[in-house]
Amino acid sequence: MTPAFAVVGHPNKGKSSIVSTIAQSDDIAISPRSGTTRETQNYDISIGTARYTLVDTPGFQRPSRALAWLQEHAPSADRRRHAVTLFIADSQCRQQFPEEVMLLKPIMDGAAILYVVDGSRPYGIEYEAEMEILRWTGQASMALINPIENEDHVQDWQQALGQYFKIVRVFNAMQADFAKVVTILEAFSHIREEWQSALADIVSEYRQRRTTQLQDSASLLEELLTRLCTYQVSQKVLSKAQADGLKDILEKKYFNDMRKIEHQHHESLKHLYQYRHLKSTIDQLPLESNLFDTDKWIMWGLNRKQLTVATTIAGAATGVVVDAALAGSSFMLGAVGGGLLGATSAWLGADRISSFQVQGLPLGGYEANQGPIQNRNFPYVVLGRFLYLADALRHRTHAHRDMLQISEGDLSARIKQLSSGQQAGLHRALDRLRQQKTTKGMAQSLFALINTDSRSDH
Ligand SMILES: Nc1nc2c(ncn2[C@@H]2O[C@H](COP(=O)(O)OP(=O)(O)OP(=O)(O)O)[C@@H](O)[C@H]2O)c(=O)[nH]1
Ligand SMILES: [Mg+2]
Repeated sequence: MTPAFAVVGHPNKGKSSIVSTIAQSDDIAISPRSGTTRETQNYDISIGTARYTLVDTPGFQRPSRALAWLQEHAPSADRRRHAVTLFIADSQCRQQFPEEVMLLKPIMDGAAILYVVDGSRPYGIEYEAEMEILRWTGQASMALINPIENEDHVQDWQQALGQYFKIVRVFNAMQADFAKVVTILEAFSHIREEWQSALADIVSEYRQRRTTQLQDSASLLEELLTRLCTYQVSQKVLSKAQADGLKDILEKKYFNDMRKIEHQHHESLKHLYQYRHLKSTIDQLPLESNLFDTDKWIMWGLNRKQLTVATTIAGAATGVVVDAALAGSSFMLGAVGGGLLGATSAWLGADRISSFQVQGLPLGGYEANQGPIQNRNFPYVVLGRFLYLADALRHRTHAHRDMLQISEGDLSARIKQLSSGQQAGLHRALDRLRQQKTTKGMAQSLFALINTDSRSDH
């Protein structure tokens, strides 16, 4: 059989949260209300060619009475597993202990046990009936301490759980990163040897998926940058007056479309990370007045000085890799950027975001055009916004159900984590995009950039 894990425990201790985090799926019901999971739910998970099943279960409701029933039906230790089989087949038990029957069935069918407790609540003797029943199934098992509010009682829990389970781990459903999920799967290969190679496949497919997600995010970002930087709307009309009259309409359409394109790519990024229901908020792309609004734009992109450096690097003759550290120094700024820094916003790529033009057509009539983008900071703004969303998705687990608020970060610091060659490649690519020229190898720099990390603990 493919590996299967039944997540069991007291009601409301984060069982479904742990299933969501391990399965990387936000399709699973989680709520502060006890008894949210009423029926056993099988989640068949495929990652690449690997398969396994996670079983979400309702919490134990009457463990002491269920244990008393079992004790009556097992005169000796060798009959305990059989007693559990009788228990789940017995029609009266099904009526009296529906939750216990439901949660024990997948275990008796071969699922390994993940027993979940809350490390922020004190240990109590009432948990012993649950653990004893689980022991009677004779199934491979592991205990997970989920510190819901804090870790105050983790040590006591470790003592108690150690009596019943060979493996006890702290696993925070809200914070567990990918490495933590991997250690849980790997631990099982020690207690269920016949699953060893299947579990190794699952882990390697998970790793592969992480890499693919990064590569696909980079491609998605490249596509977004290219589309937004080259986007243009136009309309053919008969007279010049008609064309001139289209200014407001075309400008409005242009900015609406730009926002829509960005939104679609952000949604695709969420899907890439397997979020189907996640709501997120981000300030709108600041395009309203079609004027370069320095404050708003610097929040998401680069400031003037950083932009000057970026342009200096991008503008360096092809084949010459400017040392990024040198380019950032005051020496370089003095030598190359000084004059530019003093220039007006016109240098930053015109004070307008994009312009409106009307041209006569060779065969008669006129065409009104809005776009493409002119501002040098624009690609950085788009880049920053996408990057902060990607970071948030990578550092969140699927157990979170609240709205995600995307806020700005320090884009320049992130870019500086790249090698100087990569930095130069990135600046050059973004500058070429803005000039409507083709770019090559941008996805590689974008991949490296997404792979750099804003947080030190990863
Ligand atoms: N802060 C925090 N909250 C958590 C954590 N794990 C679970 N919760 C919250 O605890 C509540 C219960 O979580 P569930 O995953 O639904 O618990 P359950 O054990 O499946 O509950 P039932 O299905 O009702 O038995 C939810 O409000 C979760 O958001 C955690 O690690 N930290
Ligand atoms: Mg649940």
